[in-house]
Amino acid sequence: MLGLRFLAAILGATLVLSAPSNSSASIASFCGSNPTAEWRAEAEAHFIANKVQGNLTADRPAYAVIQIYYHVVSNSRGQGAIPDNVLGQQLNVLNRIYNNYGVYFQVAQTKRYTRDDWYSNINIDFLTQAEVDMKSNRIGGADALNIYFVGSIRDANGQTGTLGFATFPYQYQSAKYRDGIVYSNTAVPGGTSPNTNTGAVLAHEAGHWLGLFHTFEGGCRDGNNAGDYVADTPAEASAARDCAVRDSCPYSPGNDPVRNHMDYTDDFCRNQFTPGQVSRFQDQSRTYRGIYF
Ligand SMILES: [Ca+2]
Ligand SMILES: [Zn+2]
Repeated sequence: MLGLRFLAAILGATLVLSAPSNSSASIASFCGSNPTAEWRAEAEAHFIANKVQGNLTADRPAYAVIQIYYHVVSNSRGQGAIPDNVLGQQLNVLNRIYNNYGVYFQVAQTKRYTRDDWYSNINIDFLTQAEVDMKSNRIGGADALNIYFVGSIRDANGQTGTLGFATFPYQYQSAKYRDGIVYSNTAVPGGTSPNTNTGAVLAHEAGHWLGLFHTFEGGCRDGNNAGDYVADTPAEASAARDCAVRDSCPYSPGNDPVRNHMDYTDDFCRNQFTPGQVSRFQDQSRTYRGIYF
């Protein structure tokens, strides 16, 4: 009981009302998983100190099978009822990208809801009551990927246009209830988001859920390894938005990783994880999610 009361106190202290809606045109901001440098450093220190080492013997399978739980939120006007065939296409997109890296996704269950507040009041900058209520439907343990499809994801200014956000493996222990991906239905295959409507943004969000940071985190500071804690992703001053070759950190080796899934470029640009990223998401998944491969 003490534990529950403690959790309730924490929830009560962090809950704030979401910002008012803003009907003016907004620019898509791609992703809401932007932890501060301090948070990333804290998470990395914990990871280094607690890393579960891989075991190259028979108990380590060559690939991981991850169960997905789809939560599809509609509003009372009937928007957001993503058809089953589109959900199937979305799964295929994920697998087409991740099978190359030893990750196989299966959909274990699809749940559907009609809730106006969940549909339009999820916020990347603070936890809303809508998010808490929606995620009370979460299914499974640390190794289960819960994906919540909503209509619009807001920021602190009330702007919509963020395509998705994910929790990181390190957060699971302290905030199980929040674990998973919130994804805009504008970014599913055939959605309305320009140049980001093939479903590939979900592979980016799954990258976060598996433990990857953006390739541009940390900017040019400290060479290639500082921001995303991956040594073979070239440093990048800021998020790239298109596939044009650029070298925003000329004093660090390599051009910007504009083809990397963890950048912000258009869907057709992004087609790779580096070996260092694959190694990192294996280590992160093993350490925090009990997923061995
Ligand atoms: Ca790097
Ligand atoms: Zn992201």
